[in-house]
Formats: sequence, C-alpha cells, structure tokens
Amino acid sequence: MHDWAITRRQLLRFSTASIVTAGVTSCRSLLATRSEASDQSDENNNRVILPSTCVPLNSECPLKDQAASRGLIYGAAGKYKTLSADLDLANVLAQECALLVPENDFKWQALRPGLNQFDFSRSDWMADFAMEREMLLRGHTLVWYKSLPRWVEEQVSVENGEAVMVDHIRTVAHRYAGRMHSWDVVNEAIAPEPTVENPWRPSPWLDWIGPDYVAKAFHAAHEADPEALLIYNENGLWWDAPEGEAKKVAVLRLLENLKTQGVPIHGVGIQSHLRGHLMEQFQPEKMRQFLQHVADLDLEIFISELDVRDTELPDDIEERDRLIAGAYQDYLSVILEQPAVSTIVTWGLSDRDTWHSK
Ligand code: 9MR
Repeated sequence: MHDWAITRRQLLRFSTASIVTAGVTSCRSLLATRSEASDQSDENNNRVILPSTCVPLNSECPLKDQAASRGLIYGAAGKYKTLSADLDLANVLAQECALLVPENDFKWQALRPGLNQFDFSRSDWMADFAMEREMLLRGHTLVWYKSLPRWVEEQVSVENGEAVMVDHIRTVAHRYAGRMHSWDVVNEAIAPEPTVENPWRPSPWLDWIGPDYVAKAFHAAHEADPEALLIYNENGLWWDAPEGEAKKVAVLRLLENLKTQGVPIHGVGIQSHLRGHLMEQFQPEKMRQFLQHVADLDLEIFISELDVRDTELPDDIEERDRLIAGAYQDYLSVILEQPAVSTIVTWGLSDRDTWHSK
C-alpha cells in the first residue's frame, strides 16, 4: 500500500465493491466468466468484457476486476503531468483501472499550439501508457467551449469555424483510430439553465457554426474513427434542482434529435461531479427515469467523471470519508440498476491528484 493511496481509495473500493456485487445481475447480459469473456466482447456492440480474476468483495481485488465481474468497465482520469512523474500513481492506476481517460492531454489547449500546428507529445505518451499497461483509452474531448488556446479566439471566425473544427476532429480522431475505445465528441453543449427556445450553452462553436455543430462533430469523428464509441458528455445531470430537471429535458431532446437525424452517436456521458453536502438534491426516481429514457434511445450510458466534492463536509476525516462513501453508494446503487450503464469512470484516483484540490 502506498502512503498516498489514502483511506478514500479504500472507501471507494469498498463502496464500489458492495455496489457492483449487489442486485445487478439482471442487467448484466454482459456478465461473463473468464472463459466466456472473449466470446462476449464481439457480440456486445464494442463492449469489452474484461475477465474477473478474483473474488468480488475481497478488498484486495482490483476495482477493474470487481467491475468486470458484473460486466462493467471501471476506469479513471489521469494526466501526463502526474503519471509521468509518479510511478506509484501510474502503477496503482494501471492495477485498479481497465480504462484511462486523459484528463487534459487531449484538449485543444494541449494539442493545438497554433492554427496549423498540432502537438501530440503528451497525448501520444498517454496513448502509449494505456497500451503498455493494457488499458482501454477514452478520448476527452474533441469539441468543448472551454480549454481553447488563445489563438482560437483570434484566428477562428464564422468564415473558417466549421473547417477548423472538422480538421481538428479528423486529424486527432484519425491519429488514434483503432486505439480509442470511445471519444467524448462534444462536451457540455446544453446550457446550465436551458429554455425551450434556447437550450444551448454559449460556445464559440455555436456562434461560428450554429446548433448543427454537434451533429457535424459526430459525423466527422465517425468518418475518422468508425470503430470508436462516440459519446455526448454532459454535466449537471445528477441533481434535481429545477434547473437540473430542465437540463435533463433539453439533453434528451438533443439526443432524440441526433438519433432521428441518423447522427452516429453511441452513448451519453453523465459526468457526475457530486457534492457531498447536496446529496439530498439527488432524487433516485428522477434519475431512474432519465436513464431509462436514454436507454430507450438505444444509447449506452457512461458515468464519465464521477467524484465527490467534500469542501462543505465536516472537518473530521472519518466522518467526512463516511459521508463521501455514502454519496458514492447512494448514487451508484441507483445508476447500476440500469442495464444500459456500461462504464464507470472516476475523475482521478487519488485526492493528491484531483482538480478539486487545485
Ligand atoms: O479536471 C480538469 C482540470 O484539471 C482542468 O484544469 C479543467 C479545464 O480544462 O478541466 C477539468 O476537467 C473537466 C472536464 O474536462 C469536463 N468536465 C468538468 C471537469 C472538471 O472541471
């Protein structure tokens, strides 16, 4: 046990263990034994069933194996900056996770030093790391209103916006084609408080291309990498303040429209940045309904950025960790009832390396 791999990881391990082993058998047509694993992976629309190598609920059993024993993929976000500098972290991540999401290294800010320039040094390192450690790779993210380098604002306009976006998607998705399990093609396109008239989150891509930028991005990604699962990733879907409800409705409408238009979209990422002190705003029944609507659209569901903000929780560490573990358990036990949920990703693996501590 490494000294930084603190209680939180163990708590997550125990809460996830009890969840992935509790009452979800019905939803797991994917449930596979080691010998069945390779047969099933081809038949389940790209779902990869990883063999379970140990007994679930045994705390020494890696999270990825406990998840795999129920047909789930478990992964975490990590970044070049810390993974390349901290071998302990890299080893634990590879040991626990079946899937790696580069937290920042595939964003425009990292990949695009200039209009006609790409810098793949960090993204290649991450892709090689995933391959060497036998982890699936999940790309995040091709189109987002944030993390854009300064030149984008200065050199992109209505005239060249679509060409720049499509060229970026083609170049990046093509480079990693065959190695990418899934791509977050578009991230956070719906406003925090959407209205029927205007559901869109302000974004330069919206200004330059119009609402069709979402569909155009998916088409470009599919052309560049026909094998990868293409995901629409969104925040603010876990809670049920009134604006949370409006957001779910707007997201469902977007997904329905994309499906109706024949856009190549395969799943939805529900980010799930939970807030430990606001868990009463999580309403299980509302979430069940939302998940079912997504499933009815024949879309796979990823819990794509799971973590719990604890800044408003009590100072006492044991109490705090108990509440955090409870938040994970309350949330995941509802989420995992839904058969369309295939993948759980935590946004990091250690409190020492999380955006919350920045
Ligand atoms: O965790 C990421 C942090 O290190 C970056 O500074 C930030 C801006 O690029 O993005 C964070 O990750 C975000 C993710 O890309 C999209 N969903 C919200 C995540 C937390 O802000």
